[in-house]
Amino acid sequence: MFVIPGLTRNPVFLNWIPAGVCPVLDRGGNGGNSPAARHFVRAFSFEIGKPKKDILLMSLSPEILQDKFRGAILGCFLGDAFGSGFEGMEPDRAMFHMSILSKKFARKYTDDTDMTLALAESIIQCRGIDPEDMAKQFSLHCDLTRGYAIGTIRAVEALRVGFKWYEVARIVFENGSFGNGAAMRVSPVGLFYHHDPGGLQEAAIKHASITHVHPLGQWGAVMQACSVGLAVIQNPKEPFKKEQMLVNLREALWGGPIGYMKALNKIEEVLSRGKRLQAREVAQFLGNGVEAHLSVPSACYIAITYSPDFCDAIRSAISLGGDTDTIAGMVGAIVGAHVGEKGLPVEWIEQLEDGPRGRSFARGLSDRLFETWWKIHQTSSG
Ligand code: R7I
Ligand code: MG
Ligand code: MG
Repeated sequence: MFVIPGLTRNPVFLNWIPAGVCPVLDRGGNGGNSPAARHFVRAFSFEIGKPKKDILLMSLSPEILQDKFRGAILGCFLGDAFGSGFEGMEPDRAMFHMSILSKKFARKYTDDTDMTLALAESIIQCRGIDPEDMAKQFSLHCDLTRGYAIGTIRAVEALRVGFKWYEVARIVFENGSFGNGAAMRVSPVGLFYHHDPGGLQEAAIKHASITHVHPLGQWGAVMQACSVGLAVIQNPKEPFKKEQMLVNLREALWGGPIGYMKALNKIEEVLSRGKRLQAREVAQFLGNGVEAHLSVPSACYIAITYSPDFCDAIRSAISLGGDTDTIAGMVGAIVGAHVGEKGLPVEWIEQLEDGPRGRSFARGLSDRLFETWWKIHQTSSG
């Protein structure tokens, strides 16, 4: 193994450098040996092999990483809570009502954050994805009064009366749901597997499968989780490395439904023109719906276009109209993973509800998720 000065500050490097040097990961299962796993490692090792001055990877300290975990979870909470007042609006109407954002009042989260918190708890408990435990956490913690959609409501209700985790995903939709419910909650997976692209892809699909067995629903979760994972390794003070991110996303989505590749093509084309799309155009070209393939690509486009400016990114997400809480929540998670809590607006955070599972709980949970990740990788790196 070769050693690059500064790397020992973050044990993650000790994990993926050997993988990069021998780029065949043999994890088995869905994502282990996929081109995604290989490509991510190649991309990373290429950068390691020829380190550029501006790559954050060289100095990702535990403090920065912990702040990024907080940023992603609180970013999802913020986007969801601020976006939920605009659901179902047309882009122009959402834009018109945007002044509500400057008013101060207690902002409540919806199912997006509710499930994100439950998933984070399960990952902490099991040190990874265990569908049986996830089902238990969803049964225990999902508050079905928080704006859940029918597919997930029926799945959670069935879990509560004793159905197994693998029995509930087709209760409403025979072929499984292609809603964005798995993507909206997946940020803890992106955080926990940010160092391991193959593991991330596998975990995103496995975690989705309790409620979303339709490939569009599952791979929407892969796209969102990868976006969060890639955001973690970006320098918080700089814009995203967009081209690299798109290359990595393309490889991560290889083998998934063609719709996501087409969306990436559109994003690439728009970025190459060097002009930002207007809200109505994003809604038209990439979507603003409750379907995973009509919301995750839009969230990804907005996040990589507006980050590191968190407020602008959230405003832009909300201005799409449609599924505003979810698109803003996904944008918030990606941008939050990029900039960390330090890059989030304090006056917005203060407005978030702070009950038993409110903002203080969410921050504490992100810290526990980080500590769990840290302990595993410290141990495994010796
Ligand atoms: O995916 P899911 O949890 O919904 C998440 C959304 C987010 O916007 C949340 O903020 C919340 O508002 O709900 O719940 P599902 O019911 O599985 O999927 C969402 C919707 O997508 C469904 O209610 C349907 O309208 C649509 N949908 C489908 N329609 C037809 N055939 C999903 N799958 C199908 C399908 O197979
Ligand atoms: Mg919601
Ligand atoms: Mg929604």
